Amino acid sequence: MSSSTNSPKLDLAQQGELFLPEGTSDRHIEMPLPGVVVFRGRALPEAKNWLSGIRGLLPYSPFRFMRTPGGKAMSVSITSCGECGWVSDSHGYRYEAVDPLSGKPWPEMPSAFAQLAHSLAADAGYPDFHPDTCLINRYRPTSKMSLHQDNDEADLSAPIVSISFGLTAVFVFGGVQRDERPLQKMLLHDGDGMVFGGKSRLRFHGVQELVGGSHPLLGRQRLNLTFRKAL
Ligand code: MD3
Ligand code: FE
Repeated sequence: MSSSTNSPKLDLAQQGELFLPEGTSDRHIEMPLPGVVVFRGRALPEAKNWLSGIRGLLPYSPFRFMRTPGGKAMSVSITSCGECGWVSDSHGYRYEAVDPLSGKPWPEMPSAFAQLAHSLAADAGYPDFHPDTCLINRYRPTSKMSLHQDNDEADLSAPIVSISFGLTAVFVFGGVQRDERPLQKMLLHDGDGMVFGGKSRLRFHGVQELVGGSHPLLGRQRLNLTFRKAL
């Protein structure tokens, strides 16, 4: 992941069109951009199970704030499960087999997680997706993820699968060049799944502030699972 600088030009507060209106009905599939498939509410029926699956990992690999190579603490706290986990420190961004906090391998990816990711990818046209890592991002009301590209993975032809839980967030899409405009925004709601592949795999993207409110299970938080084939 290459993080953005604080240049005002890259400020995610810049205007972009909301291209999926709020209140878009759940469970249908949309194609907002080439290579992006949205599955509204796909993980909602079993949300409690997904959340207890996440909770089960935390005693081994808790959420933590990583530092960017530039030395700034990220405002999103993260953890991972699977064969490797995404790590950032003064040496850069990379995937590592050992959790630097515990000194032990990352917890195993629960098989239900792997199956969910596989089935979303298959429904989006990627029947052979077998993720080796799941990054879990935790957003609190002041958390943001600035515009970046996911390019630390060995095989960029594999898609990325993402699942959101909890509070709604404003997701921002740019182009494959950092300065491409306009930015496009969409809302990601509780239980939404997305698959990013093809032309959109290397798009710049970010997450703006959470929409207000409180989620019955998560309170004022959003959790995002990101499944990748990293190695
Ligand atoms: C679009 N996370 O961890 S997941 C990240 O909601 C990250 O926590 C966001 O971006 C979050 O790197 C968004 C969805 C996502 C992941 C990878 C993408 C969107 C993407 C790669 C290309 C384009
Ligand atoms: Fe990303």
